[in-house]
Amino acid sequence: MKPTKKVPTFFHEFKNQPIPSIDKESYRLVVGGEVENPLELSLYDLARNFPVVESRRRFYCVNGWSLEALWRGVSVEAVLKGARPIPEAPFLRSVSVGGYEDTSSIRELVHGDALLVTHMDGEPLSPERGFPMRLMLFDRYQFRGVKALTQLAVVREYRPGAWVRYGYTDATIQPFPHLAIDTGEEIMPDECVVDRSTRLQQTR
Ligand SMILES: Nc1nc2c(c(=O)[nH]1)N[C@H]1C(S)=C(S)[C@@H](COP(=O)(O)O)O[C@H]1N2
Ligand SMILES: [Mo]
Repeated sequence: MKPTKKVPTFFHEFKNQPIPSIDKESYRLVVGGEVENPLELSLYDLARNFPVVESRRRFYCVNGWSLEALWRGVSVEAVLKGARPIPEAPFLRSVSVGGYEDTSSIRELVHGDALLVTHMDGEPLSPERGFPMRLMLFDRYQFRGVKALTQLAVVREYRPGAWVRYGYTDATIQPFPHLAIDTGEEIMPDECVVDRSTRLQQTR
């Protein structure tokens, strides 16, 4: 039998505050910045205009734990294809409703099959897990994966996000066992893709 999941909730911007409730009808994901075709997508637009993907993957927190689930959403690659970033702007900044942000290299996100996730284990994300949408990366620490996502901005310049300002300059998953919240076991990350060229680019 699986142990009950007690998943830690990281919401840096809402520390000691309730997580604001987001109205699913009026919610829009704004995809803008240095793009030829800016988008403003409702949850309905997102599901209708892009292929829905489902993937059972484990994510890793820099604090040494991990969580596997069945995630459903659309690929970052597909949404960016729709928005058409200009070639001079190689980064994507993700911003939450509360202003938490992080910036990743578009190349890395596409290469790592990053997802814009709306469902976990068949259910819409709970407020704690980042309703209505979260960016998820599976080959980098999840501090780059912004929950309660409201804006994606294609930008020319890298800018350090919240965790990076705390000193976590490298999001590469480290080769030591991480506690699996879902099984209680210590699990060795098996998909740590280290590509030195993009890593250097991302951390300047
Ligand atoms: N908006 C927002 N997104 C965030 C964070 C945050 O503080 N605020 N923390 C990140 C970190 S460090 C991790 S490990 C994961 C944790 O996801 P969980 O809260 O669903 O466990 O969310 C990431 N996304
Ligand atoms: Mo984390």
